[in-house]
Amino acid sequence: MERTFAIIKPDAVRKKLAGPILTRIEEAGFLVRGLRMIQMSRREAEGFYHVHRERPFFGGLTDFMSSGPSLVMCLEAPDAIRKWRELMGATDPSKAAPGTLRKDFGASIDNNATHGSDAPETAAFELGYFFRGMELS
Ligand code: 3AN
Repeated sequence: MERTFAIIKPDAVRKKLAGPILTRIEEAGFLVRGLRMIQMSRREAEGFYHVHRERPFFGGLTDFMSSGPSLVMCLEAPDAIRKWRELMGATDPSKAAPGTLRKDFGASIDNNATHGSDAPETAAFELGYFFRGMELS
């Protein structure tokens, strides 16, 4: 079993897509081990995305991520990190494969509905950033 960190981003929560996305997550075989609704501060979003701090889209990205509530989650499954990225689809929804969450629910490369860790080290950092050990079942 493996755990990964996932977010249902502010665009999806605003559009009332949290329910449909959670259904797809459970139907795909993930166990939701932790789940919380938060509104990130600008500073918290900057810390979370620190690896992107030099990128031109950093300001827009951290504005967007702190623009409203989002759902932060710990998802568990065999091969969860790869499997969750596969279910999300490509970063740009217009390039995402049919049947993926970003294809079905994302609007653009910045409003792309979901986030997922890209490697075990990232998952460990991101889970630890938003959850205390005792909050995960
Ligand atoms: P992913 O979330 O697919 O791993 P990353 O880690 O490359 O993608 O990018 C982090 C986030 O930054 C993306 N989810 C997306 O919202 C945003 N992003 C990435 N590239 C761009 C871009 N060229 N323009 C605007 N936002 C971007």
